[in-house]
Amino acid sequence: MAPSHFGNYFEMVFADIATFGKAPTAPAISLADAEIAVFGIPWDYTATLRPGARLGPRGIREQSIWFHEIWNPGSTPLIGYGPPRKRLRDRVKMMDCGDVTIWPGDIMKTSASIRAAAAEAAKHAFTIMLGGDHYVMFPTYQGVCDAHPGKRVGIIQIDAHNDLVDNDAVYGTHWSGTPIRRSLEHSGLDPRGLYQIGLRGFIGAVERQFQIDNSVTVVGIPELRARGISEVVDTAVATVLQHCDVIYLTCDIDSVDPSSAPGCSTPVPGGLRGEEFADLLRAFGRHKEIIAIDVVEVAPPLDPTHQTTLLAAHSLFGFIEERFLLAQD
Ligand SMILES: [Mn+2]
Repeated sequence: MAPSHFGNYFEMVFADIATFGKAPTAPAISLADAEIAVFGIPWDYTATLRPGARLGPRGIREQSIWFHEIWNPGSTPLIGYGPPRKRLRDRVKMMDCGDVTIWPGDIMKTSASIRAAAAEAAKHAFTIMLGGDHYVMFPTYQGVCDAHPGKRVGIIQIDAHNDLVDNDAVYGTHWSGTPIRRSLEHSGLDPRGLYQIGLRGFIGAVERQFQIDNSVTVVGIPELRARGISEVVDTAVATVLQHCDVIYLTCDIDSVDPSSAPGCSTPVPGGLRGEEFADLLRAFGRHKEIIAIDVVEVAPPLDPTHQTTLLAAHSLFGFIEERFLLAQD
């Protein structure tokens, strides 16, 4: 089997790291020494429209190889353009834990598996989760909460959709439209500790009323552009921190316009430009209260030129550079 830190019972052929013939590799560094623990969730059984996000972790990893200088001591460090910034260092101790065990079609068994894996990762290190349809954010959030007992974990969400559905007549309570609602319910987080960026298109009347009744902040794309990314990011962090101690940042790739990110389950026209998504993640990298980040809904089968997976990888590495390698003013 290819490596997975979580001792999986069985490794799906589409899961985990694409080693040759899925042969084993030598063990990586101990998770106890990691500053960043990355893991994937190859699950899209709770997507509603177009499947494919089960291949998201693999697709993002394939496009992430370009950025190996962030951790690889044998490489030459790369820097960005723009005004010179003070670098604290060039490397971060990052470990890819492989993928979480999934049980096809069994949401509850898979959720338990995700929660345990996320708790283990978050106990040791800053956590990066690669989805998976957006449902998997909920058990990941539960695991992150488990790893930080006594701390209120706020949520900042970059997404086209609200994901606040409680109980849909067709899809029920555990699918890609419910993870934010389930997360609020699980932790008892004051909904003012939820900040949603990039929402557009259509929303159910019940969910819109929930946002209004509970003072959930929603920043649409015209407002984001008018205020500017830095201001929105700083305000988002300050706002949610009035109601929480640490922050989980969840990033649905469908926040990006389908022209820049066609490879997703439920595209909505009028989204972020690719560089706006990257700039948002980089700006959030300035805030140490964020303890976990995910990128979900990336569906490589719908992404023939790999532009969506590349955007996901590029944006995550912008976050990592800002958070772990550059000095903050
Ligand atoms: Mn979503």
